[in-house]
Amino acid sequence: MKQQADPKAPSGTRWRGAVGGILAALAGLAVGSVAAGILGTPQTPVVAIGSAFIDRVPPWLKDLAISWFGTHDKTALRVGILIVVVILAAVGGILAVRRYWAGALITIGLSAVAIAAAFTRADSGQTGFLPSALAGGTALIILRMFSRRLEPLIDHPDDAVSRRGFLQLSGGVALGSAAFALLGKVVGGNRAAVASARKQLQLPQPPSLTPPAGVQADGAVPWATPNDDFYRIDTALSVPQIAPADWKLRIHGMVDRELTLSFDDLLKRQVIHKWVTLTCVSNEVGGDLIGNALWSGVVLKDLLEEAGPSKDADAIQSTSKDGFTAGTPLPTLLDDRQAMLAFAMNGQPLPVEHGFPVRIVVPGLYGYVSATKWLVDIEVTRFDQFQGYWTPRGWSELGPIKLSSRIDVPGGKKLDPGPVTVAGVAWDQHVGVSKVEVRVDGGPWQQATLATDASIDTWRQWHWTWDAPRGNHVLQVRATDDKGNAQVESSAPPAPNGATGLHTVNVKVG
Ligand SMILES: Nc1nc2c(c(=O)[nH]1)N[C@H]1C(S)=C(S)[C@@H](COP(=O)(O)O)O[C@H]1N2
Ligand SMILES: [Mo]
Repeated sequence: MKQQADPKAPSGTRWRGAVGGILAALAGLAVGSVAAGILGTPQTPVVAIGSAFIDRVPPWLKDLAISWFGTHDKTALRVGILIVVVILAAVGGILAVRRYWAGALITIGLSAVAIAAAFTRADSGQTGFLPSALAGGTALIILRMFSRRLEPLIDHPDDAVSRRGFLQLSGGVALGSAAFALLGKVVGGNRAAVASARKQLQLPQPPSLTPPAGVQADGAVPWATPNDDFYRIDTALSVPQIAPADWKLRIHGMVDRELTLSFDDLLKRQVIHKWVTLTCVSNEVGGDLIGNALWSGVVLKDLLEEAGPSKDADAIQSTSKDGFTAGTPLPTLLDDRQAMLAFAMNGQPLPVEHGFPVRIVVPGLYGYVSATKWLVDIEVTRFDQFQGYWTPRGWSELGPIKLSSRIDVPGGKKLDPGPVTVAGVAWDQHVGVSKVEVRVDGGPWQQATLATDASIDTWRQWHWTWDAPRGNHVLQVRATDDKGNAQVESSAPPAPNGATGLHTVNVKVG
């Protein structure tokens, strides 16, 4: 038997086996991405595994990922999956030189994971598993080709024909994979079609994109957050692509009349334009998972009243194209805050990552319980009948935004002694901010100057001039809401319903 003929496998076959295993896996992934493109499913093997992983990570790991990688957490996940696949494929390739089935088992295991993952995805359709199955099949065949080429080298490491054969096969597979990977990009879903449909959209324009007078404080971040700088948080490893012509919203459940709306139906309704500050529950004290934009859309109250919610209903469950759900209290959608179905952000059609073509915006609630992007379904229901996506994952069922404040300047750099501008933002959406105070080195609280309040649904900026003495100092900020409640000073982490504590900045003067 070959195994005992050569107990120490020549390293020549070992590294060649590893290369063969890796190339077989990459070829499989490339074929999988082409298949996904042709089938019009987002479920490439990596996306399927990654999405299923995202749905299963514990909240602490999600927070850790956000704090490490910020908005690049999804790239990090893709890279992480690739690294794991490459390592396993290398091991499989080494095993396959001597015993093909030992190596093949790893490939089969990996594709089984991807296929199972695809089956758990809401946006998978009936063909979502196929790219992973084809990827596995391709990898198995190529692995077999490599093990055939490498087998003779076990006993004859210097066999020039086999060595050349390995090189030729490697080159061929690498080229073929690269070509397929490129092709996969070209046929990649309907990304291009959706992008061009988005470009061509003519939407009702807001009367002005300019923020109201006086809302900007010197030194604070721009009061209106440009779309490109707006934080993005969601569970979508592959961003859902929905052309407006294909978009439909069903409003159903505990209602008198079910409603189905197309994008054109939506545009025919009365459109409003409203500045609203969105905040993520995962925002740490002082964090930047918050943004303020001018949203255009239709007031949800009008649509819900047309459907006629039952008196027993207390919630809606909104669902995204990719299966994300949020549970929102019905009263927050029926009161005067003008919760809306938004289709535009700062005068532009929603960017695809921000929910194109339609999302929900509810002033005063964290995004995870309200701001469903790529919205396709609204069920009027009761909280005792369902749980939103994040609730079984350790987050509170209800998520009203907590009063908070942040220091934008000064930042980390060394300051000159003398007058220094301290400025930032404070927010308590749908309640309003009435006072902001700053203190230095734990001394007395000093009142900051508030910029104009655009509305209780937006953040409010503030500034304060500090006569900075030399030395190391600690700046802190706290806000008070319109009802006279001061910001909670004790520290709490984001989970389960939003961080509390004072934003604290260390500065060096001199
Ligand atoms: N479809 C979908 N919508 C979603 C989410 C999601 O994961 N999927 N995340 C929510 C969360 S947690 C937040 S904070 C906001 C963020 O919206 P943004 O990315 O436009 O800033 O979207 C909400 N809507
Ligand atoms: Mo969030």
